[in-house]
Amino acid sequence: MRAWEAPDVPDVPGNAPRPVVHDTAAGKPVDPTRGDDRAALYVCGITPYDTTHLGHAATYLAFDTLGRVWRDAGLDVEYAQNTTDVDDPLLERATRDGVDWRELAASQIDLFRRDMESLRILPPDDFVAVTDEVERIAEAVAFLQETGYAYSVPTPDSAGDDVYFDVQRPTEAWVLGDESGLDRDTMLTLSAERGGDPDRAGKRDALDPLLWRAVRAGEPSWESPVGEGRPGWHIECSVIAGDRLGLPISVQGGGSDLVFPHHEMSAGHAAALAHQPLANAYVHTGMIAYQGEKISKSLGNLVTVRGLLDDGADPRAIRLALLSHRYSDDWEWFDAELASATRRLETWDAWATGGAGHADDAADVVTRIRARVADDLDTPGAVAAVDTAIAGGTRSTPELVDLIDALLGIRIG
Ligand code: 5CA
Ligand code: ZN
Repeated sequence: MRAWEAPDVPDVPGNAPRPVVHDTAAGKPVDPTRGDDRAALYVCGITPYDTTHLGHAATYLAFDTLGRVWRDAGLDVEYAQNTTDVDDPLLERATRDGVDWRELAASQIDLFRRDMESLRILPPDDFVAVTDEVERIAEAVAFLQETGYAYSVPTPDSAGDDVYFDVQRPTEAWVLGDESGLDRDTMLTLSAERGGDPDRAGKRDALDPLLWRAVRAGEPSWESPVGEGRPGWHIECSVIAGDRLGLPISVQGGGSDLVFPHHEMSAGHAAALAHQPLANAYVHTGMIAYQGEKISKSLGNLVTVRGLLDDGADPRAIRLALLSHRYSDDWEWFDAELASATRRLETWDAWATGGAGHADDAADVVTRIRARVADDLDTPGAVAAVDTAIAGGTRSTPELVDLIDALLGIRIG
């Protein structure tokens, strides 16, 4: 499906160092490209049932930064992102509001595109709706059945059977816990909280995740080799990432609420399908809170990008406010963050307009900014490097202004 319009990214002489990012599976920073000149990025997309909130924005901004640093380091970047445009929370919201689920998804995807454009987030090369990939996903589920990784569970309220993934069956490239490193009790708790069904009768292991949901009355469904129904959640990302980017990808990305079960199970499915790890690194953003609680569509404590823009915020200030936090930290948004980012931006704008520095004087600042972002996307460090340069009397140069645009996505002056 159509993504959104790409912002201009200036080419700046020289290169950022090849970045390292924190890999959840390894528990340390790694170069996810393993020295390759190509970087393949898959970021889990939205479930389109409510407007883009700051948590989503911060997550997509973190991976936007990774894409920018990779490009500045001279790598070819391929980027795919899904949209979970058929899933329980979307269907529940559509039923609650008395709207067609397809229309709800389409309108929310449009709003998401607009918000991503306002924030100058680089679009994925492949922006993939799950509803466009159902056939491919069903084929993958059928293959997992044929190879013994999937089994049917009798489903009293459907004419067909649900299909589950067998987490205990060994694969060459994955065992349960490889990606998340969690103990079984924690897995059981998180599974129950995040879309799993550990109490479902008839499963081999309580943690086995759903691959295919047989049709129920009033639910959308597709005919397929595994019966009429719709895809489970994790298999969609395994199939789309593998099809669009080839396995293993460099980075599987998303918020830390996706560590388990989503990324763990996506990795398991990919290993069973392709005898390959899903990704060289699993990179997770922290959760943003507002009014003391994680911002969430279901909790309703939303600060939306759209709301801030409608109140007159400069989209660059929203970006700068988010970049002033370390991507991997959990943090809380306070309304004052926007005011402080707006003041910083005024200082930066005035500095850029003042101009007339010499490239030689700016070279150290260029090196410093590049080093900061290449060190696990230390954007607060990069922002501080600009502040320090301004406070220390370094004059701006076209190259510095371009670098700030290329790496931080903010055009000043
Ligand atoms: N469609 C699935 C992924 S396949 C999904 O999780 N959709 S979502 O709309 O719920 O979330 C989209 C992305 O935003 C995910 O990466 C999620 O981890 C991230 N996210 C959600 N809430 C927050 C938050 N409060 N702070 C930071 N990131 C968040
Ligand atoms: Zn996903």
